Amino acid sequence: MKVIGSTSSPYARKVRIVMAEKKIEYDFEQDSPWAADTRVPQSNPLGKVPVLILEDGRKLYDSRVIVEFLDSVSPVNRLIPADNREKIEVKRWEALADGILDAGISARREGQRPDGEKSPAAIARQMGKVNTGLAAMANDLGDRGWCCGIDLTLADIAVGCCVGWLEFRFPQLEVVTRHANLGRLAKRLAGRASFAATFPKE
Ligand SMILES: N[C@@H](CCC(=O)N[C@@H](CS)C(=O)NCC(=O)O)C(=O)O
Repeated sequence: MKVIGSTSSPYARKVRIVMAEKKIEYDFEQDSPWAADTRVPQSNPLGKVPVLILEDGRKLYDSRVIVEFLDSVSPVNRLIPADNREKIEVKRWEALADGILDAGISARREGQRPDGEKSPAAIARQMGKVNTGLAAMANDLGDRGWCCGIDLTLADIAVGCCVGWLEFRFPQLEVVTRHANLGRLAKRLAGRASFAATFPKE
């Protein structure tokens, strides 16, 4: 299998971490969808990463579809519970973490527009979602060691990728200082080989 993604994409990181945790081997093809010569649209009509290319050439996107597929193809280290209620709770955490990222990425891209074209109101609106999302995540985690149940799940991986990307792109938010419990979880996750090998970079 092959993963197309960039080393800065938190969604691609989520997929790569899931592959490592489930001990699935893959080739990584680095491609930034923002580069002028990107080939991503040839694999995903939405022009976004990550994309998973299967052995038979089929292409899967987006990250939520990919990670659910990966968890179903290998029984090693199940990351999404079989019980429907627990599964939906894990997926809710993933939606929250990915939603914070969607808002953070929108705000960042708006901020990169030339002066006079960027909208401070649009940036503030998206950063409001980042802040309320983080507060909800911290509240839901409380003093528990893992987001759901007593072991690592996809929920923790999604939260770890979210916090890691915010620390990378928005250090001024001081996420792990403001939300000590998210910081504890992020630190615990950073000790895993899957997280250490995929730390966000340009
Ligand atoms: N919901 C998608 C989001 C993917 C996404 O937005 N990826 C960004 C990179 S971090 C991207 O490819 N953006 C290019 C674009 O929006 O044109 C997923 O989970 O895979």
